[in-house]
Amino acid sequence: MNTLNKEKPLLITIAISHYCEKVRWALDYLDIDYLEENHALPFHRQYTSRYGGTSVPVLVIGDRVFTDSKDILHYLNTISSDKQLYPQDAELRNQVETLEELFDRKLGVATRCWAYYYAIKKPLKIALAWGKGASIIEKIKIALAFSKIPDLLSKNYNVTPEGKDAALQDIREVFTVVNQKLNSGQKYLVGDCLTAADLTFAALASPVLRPKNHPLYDSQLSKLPTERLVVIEELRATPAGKLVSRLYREQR
Ligand SMILES: N[C@@H](CCC(=O)N[C@@H](CS)C(=O)NCC(=O)O)C(=O)O
Repeated sequence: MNTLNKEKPLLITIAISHYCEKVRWALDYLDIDYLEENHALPFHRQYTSRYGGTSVPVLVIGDRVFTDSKDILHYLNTISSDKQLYPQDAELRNQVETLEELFDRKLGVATRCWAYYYAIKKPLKIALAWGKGASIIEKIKIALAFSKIPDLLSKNYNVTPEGKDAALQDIREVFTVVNQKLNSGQKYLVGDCLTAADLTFAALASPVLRPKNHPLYDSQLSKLPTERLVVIEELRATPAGKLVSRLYREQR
């Protein structure tokens, strides 16, 4: 276990956020001890704003603050004594960073929109999910405000029929890039061990793939609408989808 001299890092999250899962996985993988503080969306802002951030995850470690998952992973890499998320070799590192950027910017946004599109008709269920791990006050506040959730989702995450179609196109484009990277049977996206690219892809693809062994998402598909099920099964069967199930099975 990496022991940090000062305080334990504090990870501020919305538990079900896939960007938070990315960082949680990195911390676990690098064997760094931390405290996680869960909030219910949108009440997280009261806490992230104290550190100059808006979204989650936010990582606070001593007097250092990181408000973006990519910056957090880079920092964690510098304090990890054994395992590394970014290769030493400049060319390989550049490949990892380029993929991570693509997944953060395009895949994570698209999988979130696509998954919320199918959940939006049950806002109370979303309220309960957002409240996971949060204080009782936040749980109550979000449950009472559940009827405002559909509006918030369509405004902030473009959760509309058109938004969902565009999101699925983006997801397919990113899966094509990943399938091409894996076309000679490689075990990992870059080099021969797990990097930030694999971990980011797996965490951010999860709202669609719902892999077994995910700490928060249910992998059972039986109750899902056919339209959603068909896409999940199609993507799970690709080399990229298989990479995600293997990583969750073997390295999460
Ligand atoms: N680029 C950011 C994106 C994080 C992000 O989009 N977080 C969402 C949760 S999935 C969030 O905090 N949304 C609420 C908000 O922006 O206030 C990162 O990689 O950390």
